[in-house]
Amino acid sequence: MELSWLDLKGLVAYLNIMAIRKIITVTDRRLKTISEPVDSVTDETRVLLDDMLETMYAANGIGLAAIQIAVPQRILVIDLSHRNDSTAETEAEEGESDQGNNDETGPRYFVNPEIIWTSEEHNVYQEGCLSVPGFYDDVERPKQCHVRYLDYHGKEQVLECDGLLATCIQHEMDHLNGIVFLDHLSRLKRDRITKKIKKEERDAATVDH
Ligand code: QAP
Ligand code: CO
Repeated sequence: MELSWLDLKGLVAYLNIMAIRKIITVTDRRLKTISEPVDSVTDETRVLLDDMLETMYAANGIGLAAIQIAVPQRILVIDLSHRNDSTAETEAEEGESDQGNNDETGPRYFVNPEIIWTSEEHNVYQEGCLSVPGFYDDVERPKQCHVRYLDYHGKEQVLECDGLLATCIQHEMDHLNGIVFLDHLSRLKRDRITKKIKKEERDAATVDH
């Protein structure tokens, strides 16, 4: 689509139509989709990135993959500073001081991310997922990783990740390949959690008014 006379990002900003989109859960088979690479980062991509970030903030998440809002493109957003509301102000005061990659706060955008290196060393984190509401469990992954991706402006970047950022990136990249953190647990746990969420969704859909 060519929009030479119409600046889509400008129009979206002017009309203030950034949107919170619906997050699908593990009961939705679309979460198993293998997402497609993005041809190039356009204004449309940036509208999607903005919507994903707004959706993630509204749900109090730290990471979101496009497939979680039913868009099968290889796109992620992460913001580790939004773990909870209480840390927001102190972190804003710390400002833009030149910390290492991993302590840097604020939104991060990843288009077509690829893991180009993982450490031998592994660690265990208690993970959750916006598509698995209310459930958390330990997952073991490489402790560090290097990721190559296109940023918000379509520029190629390489990021060296450690700690929570490394875990979060790997969790989100699993989504691009149709994998949810439950797939790293035993089938017994996975089935039990999926059934509980199914029941919750059924109950929520059948309340009497
Ligand atoms: C992935 O997950 C992640 O169940 C991001 O009721 C999580 O943002 C990577 C959330 C942990 C590494 C460690 C989950 C919010 C947010 C819930 C999230 C919930 C409310 C999950
Ligand atoms: Co997730």
